Amino acid sequence: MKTPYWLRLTTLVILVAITIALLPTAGYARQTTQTLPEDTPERFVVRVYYDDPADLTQLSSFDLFEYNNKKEQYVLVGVDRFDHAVLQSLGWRVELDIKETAAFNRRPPVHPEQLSGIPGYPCYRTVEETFATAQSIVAAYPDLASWIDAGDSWEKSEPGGLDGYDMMVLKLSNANVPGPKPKLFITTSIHAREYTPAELNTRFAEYLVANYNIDPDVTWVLDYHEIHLMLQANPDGRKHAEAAQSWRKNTNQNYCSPTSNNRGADLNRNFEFQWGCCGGSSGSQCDLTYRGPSSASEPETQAIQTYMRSIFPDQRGDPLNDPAPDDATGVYLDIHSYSELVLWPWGFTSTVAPNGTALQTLGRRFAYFNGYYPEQAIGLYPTDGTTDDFGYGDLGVPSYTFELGTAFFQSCSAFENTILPDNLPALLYAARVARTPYLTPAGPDALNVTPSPGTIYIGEAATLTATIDDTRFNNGNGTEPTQNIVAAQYYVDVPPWEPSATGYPMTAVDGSFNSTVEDVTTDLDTTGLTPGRHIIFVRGQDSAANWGPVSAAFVEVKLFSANPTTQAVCSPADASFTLNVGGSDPVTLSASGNPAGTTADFSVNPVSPPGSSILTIGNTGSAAPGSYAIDVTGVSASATQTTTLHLDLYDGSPGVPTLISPADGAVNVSVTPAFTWNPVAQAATYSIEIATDSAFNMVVDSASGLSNTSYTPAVALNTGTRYFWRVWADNTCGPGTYSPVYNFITVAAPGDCGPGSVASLLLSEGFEAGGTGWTSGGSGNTWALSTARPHTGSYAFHGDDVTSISDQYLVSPAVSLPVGQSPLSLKFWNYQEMEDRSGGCYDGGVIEVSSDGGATWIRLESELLTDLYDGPIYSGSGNPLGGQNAWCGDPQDWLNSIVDIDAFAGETVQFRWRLATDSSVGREGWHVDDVVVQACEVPCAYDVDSSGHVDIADIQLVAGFWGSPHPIYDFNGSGTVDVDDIQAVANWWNTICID
Ligand code: 0X9
Ligand code: ZN
Repeated sequence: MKTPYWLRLTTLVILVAITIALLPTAGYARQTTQTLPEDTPERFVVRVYYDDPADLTQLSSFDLFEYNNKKEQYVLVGVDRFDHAVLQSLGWRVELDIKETAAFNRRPPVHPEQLSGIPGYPCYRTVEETFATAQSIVAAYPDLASWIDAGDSWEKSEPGGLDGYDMMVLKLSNANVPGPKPKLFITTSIHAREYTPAELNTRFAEYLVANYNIDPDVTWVLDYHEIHLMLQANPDGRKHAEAAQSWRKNTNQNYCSPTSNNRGADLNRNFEFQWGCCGGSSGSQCDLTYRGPSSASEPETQAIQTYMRSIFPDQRGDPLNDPAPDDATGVYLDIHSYSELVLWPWGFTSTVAPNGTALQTLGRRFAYFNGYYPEQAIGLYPTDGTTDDFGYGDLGVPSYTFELGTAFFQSCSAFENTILPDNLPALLYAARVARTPYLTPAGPDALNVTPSPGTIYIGEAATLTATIDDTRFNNGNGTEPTQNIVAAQYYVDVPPWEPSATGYPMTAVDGSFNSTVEDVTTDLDTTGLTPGRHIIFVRGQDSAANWGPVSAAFVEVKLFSANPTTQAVCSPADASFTLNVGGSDPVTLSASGNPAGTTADFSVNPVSPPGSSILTIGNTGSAAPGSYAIDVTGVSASATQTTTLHLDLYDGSPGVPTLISPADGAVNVSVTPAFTWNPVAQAATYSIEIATDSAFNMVVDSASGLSNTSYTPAVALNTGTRYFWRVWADNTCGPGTYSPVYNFITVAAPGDCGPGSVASLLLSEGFEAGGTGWTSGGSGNTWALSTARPHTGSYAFHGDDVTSISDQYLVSPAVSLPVGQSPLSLKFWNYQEMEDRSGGCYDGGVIEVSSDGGATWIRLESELLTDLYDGPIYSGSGNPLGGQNAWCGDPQDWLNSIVDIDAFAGETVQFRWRLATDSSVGREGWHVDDVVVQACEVPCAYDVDSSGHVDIADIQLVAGFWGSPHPIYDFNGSGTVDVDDIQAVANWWNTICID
């Protein structure tokens, strides 16, 4: 599986020779030889320090990450021990980066419940799942989506080889709107190990189809533009990466060795344009940047190039300094990870591309949305034969590389919470400007396009407002010139690029166009609009004559409106709907589809605007119960509108549901069971009650208005507890009869009281009233009540995982723990997001106990009954708890941690939640809520005379030993029988103890 030794040795010899020839004699920064710790994993990440960025060209054959710490002057390189030795022998100063190595090798635990996605990363679809999603999009939206075979992967192209894959493209565009249309093409995960890009692209596709006809901008984009998405641009390699290998290239067995994990060609060095020109790729077959034996040698490259040439015209001359025309069309994005960058050509030379200014403008737009650093692709090191240089160099299409996020195997939470929301708007912007991408991005955005009212009666006046903003660029790398707004326009139904389009001017709200951001307004001319939905396009222009992209809003034009549109009645009552008529022409109304046997009458007909008419559905007693759709049609001199109303007719109370699950008498039931029951006739909705007693005096959860025959409680039930539940149906005739009651017992959990004993709470704190008696302290203490993420109610205690060294405590009030009431337990709900590392934590939290008033504290570990510590805190970065096991979660969703505190029976204790951090990298921190200290009382222990119930005789017996050390009657173990013991008996007065 290893690279043949001779090949690697040759690489080493050649590299040393080249380096000796090229190295500036001064050498590299502070070169020392680093010995690796014994537990260094097989592949690890090093910092390679440089003095002159130009020297980085020498690293092109290494697994150089797209990361450059310009301040400290180092880059990150993925290596094994061999590469490490080579780098050192070449004279580089190389240092192991422990955190990056941990992130690089991180494999989160695979939950047994994970049924789909990459193991440990359920948010990332596998190749097969990605393809299945695309195919289901095509099935669900046949007019919007098609699935195109653009060629074969290497495995597939090999006769007699593995199955391999087709290089598939998901094309999204409304087929009912004729073309030609501007095109956006996006390839993702051409580097197999880059998990996030393929999923981002797939989510983008899902977002577009789901929002067609809902979001006006998505709607016009799919009507007038084409979106081509190659979701898996290296499917063969991806299969290895899905199995946790750090696989980058394709899987071509002709390079390196047929079985080597270093085989294959780097597809992002294999493209035709300037292939292998400039030291930006490797000629060694086992290297991660191996460019292949000839330009476009790989079937994947050929498929992508051919596809691009089929959808984009060639818009640029061959000489390197020929610009594409300003009105060139199309956008190409190749999305990678990681490093939070937006890159544009050239990558092979530091010369600015002939369309460099316009490429930069659009790049800064993208970076405005995702917050990444925008720069020319050479920024870090030269690369040749890349996708983006091909898209721009060969075809003149503005082409970009995004480097998403902060890791190859990025956590799902970072993907879902940050990468996806940050990048979807950038992709949507790319789709919106694809018509003239060298021109439109320089123009201002039209924001908040709002017709008011959003629903207009025909001929009625409305206003249209928007904000025109020329400033939305990322100026993190230079400053994009902006200009004052000079004009704004709106278009109705026909967008500006159509030959028949008419633009109407909008004016500045403040009276004059003299700023880079202007609120604009106009009266919306609605004459001639037919009933139904219309789309309004708005765009703005700046003083450099750049028109920005249009933004759209829907406006609904009506002859009449109905209120309500859905109604339920109990026969023989009438149903009535009010129909409001606006605009200028009288409207004649008619109705059809009302239940057989009923009447449909309008109180006024025709209706002169403004006016209204009440539609009454009468004589419902002679109609059959059921759901009816009633069409109301209004006709005026100029227009016709039909609106469908819904009538649910009942003629009596609903039937009695029968319960299904949890079955009656079921045991070991989940604490979040799905309650299900059978539907009954004439049920409009269902209600459910769940109680701890069969008389339903102690209802713990209830719901009503349920339209389905199932319910799952939002908050988990208690463990080891018997519950009773019942369901009934409702309709407008009245509630139906309760179902027969079922009961079940939930699963027992650690810390639950055993049979015959009852939980008694010694402390129960939800922090809703401030947490009386709770204190906090320690160095860098941030523990405070917070509303950011309560478990229940509005408050939880929160300790912040700060970016500096801290040792912070949250301390409970004192609790005296009785004897003879086992098991004693501490339970608390907590949410953990403290910086973790492979096998342990950088920042972390522990639970401690003190039985001497806070003088000394013991860390509890073997006492943890659930959720054991995640592993040791790293001791090399200043964390005060370095070396100790702790929790870090990072993240761990709310969980009830249960701690066995039986060993402290008879003592008065305090608990403290101790959060300790190191000097860098913070996280959201630790949230603690709903803390309980629980004992288990055996009520029948108070039936001291065994009479069968706790009564006055028991109190007298105990009282008789007042002041003595009688161990049986000294229930709380205080040493003597006292008032507390008498009180304990009294508390259980009347308890029946006969089995
Ligand atoms: O090296 C690459 O191919 C890209 N980085 S990655 O970590 N995803 O492998 C960067 C390419 C930068 N050059 C161009 N975009 N031309
Ligand atoms: Zn990449």
